[in-house]
Amino acid sequence: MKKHILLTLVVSAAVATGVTDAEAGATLDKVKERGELVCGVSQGSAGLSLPDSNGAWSGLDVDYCRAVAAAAIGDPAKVRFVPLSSAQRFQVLEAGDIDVLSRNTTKTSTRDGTLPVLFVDTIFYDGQAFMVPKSLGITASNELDGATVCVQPGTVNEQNLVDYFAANSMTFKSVVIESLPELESAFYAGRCDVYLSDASTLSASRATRAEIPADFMILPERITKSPLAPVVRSDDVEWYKLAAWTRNILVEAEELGITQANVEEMEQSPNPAIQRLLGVQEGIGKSFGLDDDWAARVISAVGNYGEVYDRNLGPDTPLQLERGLNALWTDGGLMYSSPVQ
Ligand SMILES: N[C@@H](CCC(=O)N[C@@H](CS)C(=O)NCC(=O)O)C(=O)O
Repeated sequence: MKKHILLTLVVSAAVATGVTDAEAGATLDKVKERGELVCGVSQGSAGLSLPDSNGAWSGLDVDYCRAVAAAAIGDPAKVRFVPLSSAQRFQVLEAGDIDVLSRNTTKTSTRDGTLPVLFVDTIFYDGQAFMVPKSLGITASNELDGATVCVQPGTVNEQNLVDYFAANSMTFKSVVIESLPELESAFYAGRCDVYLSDASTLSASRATRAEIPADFMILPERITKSPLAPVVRSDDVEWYKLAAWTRNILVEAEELGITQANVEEMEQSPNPAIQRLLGVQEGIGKSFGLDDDWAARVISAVGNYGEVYDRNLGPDTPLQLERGLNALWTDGGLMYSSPVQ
């Protein structure tokens, strides 16, 4: 009853101040009412977010949204994916046209400090790198003096390009192209010598867009850190917490050995941490406006973080990315969840 009164007050206050729906919060209620999560993704980057010829999306960023949909509405299939260019993504989120931005987005202090958004913890620790045709004979990033570099606007890549060349007293010429397919066509057609982006994007591009992938080399240096994270609006902290803990559940499940295949069986485990996560003991659901089975639903829907990683980016995929920094902290990586307790 108290909650109802509070909600009425909040809604009245929102109407009185002319605050829009998006700003008034309660994203979870809207998503449930709509029966669908609206998830902003890229226009196509293999392993992260890419539609197939039937329009079915796959990738790490896609699976994260499916996990949020499983948590929020109990059905990982109820997601509408909205492809967004680098330059559009934050405006579309701010306008309330998507519920989550899950689109290879780097968390930076400027974005965090100036935009009305909140970043979930990192779901992929990446780094920016240069890709070049092997025919150029370049083997290290500091040999790129005078290069022509293909770069997409609205990305951190643009600033990183300026910074790296300045720091190494080198000059460059940039070719700025908004559409990724056009940028990649330009690069593979030889209109620029270098393509700068997150190393994951470069691996995806080389594996899926280059006529002969072996003709291209991703230079070994990572010129910046690029922690990729989902993003939500900052006007709905409850929704942010749900988004943040959905990410954590994926990581915690891997650490506890809970998989898509064994999640039901694991409910019998005597381990209290597993019992809490799966809602056998009074779980974590209620504090997020959900039931105690939500973590089990997330894991049944997409598997644990390691399974999501392997399916989309791992050694058996065209990208063949080692876990590296994205291994669990217990295996020497950076993937870590705050404790579920
Ligand atoms: N992680 C970087 C780069 C992200 C980014 O937008 N990368 C481009 C490739 S250079 C991309 O994925 N574009 C996909 C698209 O425009 O659909 C950022 O957040 O700025």
